[in-house]
Amino acid sequence: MAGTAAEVTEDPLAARLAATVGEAHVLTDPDLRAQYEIDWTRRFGGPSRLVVLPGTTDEVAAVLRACAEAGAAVVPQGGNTGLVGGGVPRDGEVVLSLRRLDEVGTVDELGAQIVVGAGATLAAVQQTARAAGLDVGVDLASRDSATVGGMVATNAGGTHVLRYGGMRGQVLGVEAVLADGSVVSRLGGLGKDNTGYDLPGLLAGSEGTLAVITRVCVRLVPLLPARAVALLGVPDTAAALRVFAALRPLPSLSAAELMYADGLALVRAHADLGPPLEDEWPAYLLVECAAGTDPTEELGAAVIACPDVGDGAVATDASGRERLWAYRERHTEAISAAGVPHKLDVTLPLSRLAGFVDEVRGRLVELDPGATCVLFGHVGDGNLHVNVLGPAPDDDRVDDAVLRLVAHYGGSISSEHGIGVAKLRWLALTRSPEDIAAMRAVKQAFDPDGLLNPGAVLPPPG
Ligand code: 2HG
Ligand code: ZN
Repeated sequence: MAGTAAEVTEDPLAARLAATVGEAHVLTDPDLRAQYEIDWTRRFGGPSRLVVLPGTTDEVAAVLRACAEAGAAVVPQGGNTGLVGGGVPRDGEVVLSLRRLDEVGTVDELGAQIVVGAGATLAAVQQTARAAGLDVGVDLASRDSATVGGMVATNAGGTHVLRYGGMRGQVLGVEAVLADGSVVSRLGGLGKDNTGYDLPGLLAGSEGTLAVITRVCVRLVPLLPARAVALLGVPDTAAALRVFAALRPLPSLSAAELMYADGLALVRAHADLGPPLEDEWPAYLLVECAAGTDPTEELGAAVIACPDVGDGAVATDASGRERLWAYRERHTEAISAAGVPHKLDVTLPLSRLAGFVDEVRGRLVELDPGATCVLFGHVGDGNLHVNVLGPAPDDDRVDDAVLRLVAHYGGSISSEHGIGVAKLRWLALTRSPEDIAAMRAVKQAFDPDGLLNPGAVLPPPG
């Protein structure tokens, strides 16, 4: 049920939007708005003025024109799987949900590409691509809910970045609506197009602050039918890094993920899973190889040559691979079931990652002896997910300590989740004043009235 007729007409903007997209697609009832007003972590969110769900690009344009005329701020939202509070309202904004723009086009097999609506889920696009013998280069655990528009807007990463790059690298074109309701469109899917500023590249990672992405032309990669996954037990982080470096030359290497005994124990208890290996190891490396022909032998030979590997399990069939991946992919839900974590998604130079891991745990316990620090991540990209349970969700000292340490180690305060509102305070730790001034100038050019996702990505001036 949408907002009642009385509620819709009480707010002139709601009435105007209802006339544009249909009353059923304007939500004013607090119960109906609720799921759009809190993010996945339960750490970020606030009340919206209303939620609007347009069904076409023209409707998105009309919604943005109406909001601009009313001076109403807009927070674009995809599958609401973001982890930095960038896709949820803070203080009475209009939530513009793209979920109804979920059309998945037909695969252009020759061009290895597909045009999809911003609201199409990654899983839906994967399914269509795979039926045509192709695949999407990016994969992530939230594939059933994460939408392609949101993935582009946040430049999502995931588990295959070391092979195919992040979401920005999969974008051959976008269609997007600017704050004034005008539409920019480059969906021709040209492999090379060197004609001035690259708008799709700029919108990738802009987190809804520059424009609202409505359609995307996604690059597809060959579907690799033969896969092998190995879960390796190692004595420590430095050993895991040495094993990764030894496996890196394998052309079939598609994923290299790191996790630790404490995170694995949490996942096992939450998901009721047995132990992956006979003995427990302090750290684990999960690697996946994918190729046209079975990569098991090549992976096995490379692993056997690594003196740091204490034990390992290998799976080649789909269910065995899934079983091993579950230990890694279910970390996020297992942590969330234990509390509301501070999530700090960071990058470290590989040469300093082990030192950071050793130091960050100590720092957090010093700060709060009750803190539990669960670490895991995409080690091939130097990307660690530092999850801290215990301290209150609004205790910024945790974020401050971790992000300052990251800056000290020469890393980045956001590896793949973005800045949103979660990292605003710390942007200047790893971006220079000149960088931030240039970003502000871009924002001013695209959205002079500051109506698109205000308060996200760029800290207030001064
Ligand atoms: C992952 O790699 C996601 O599974 C989520 O980026 C990370 O929960 C997290 O901190
Ligand atoms: Zn991740």
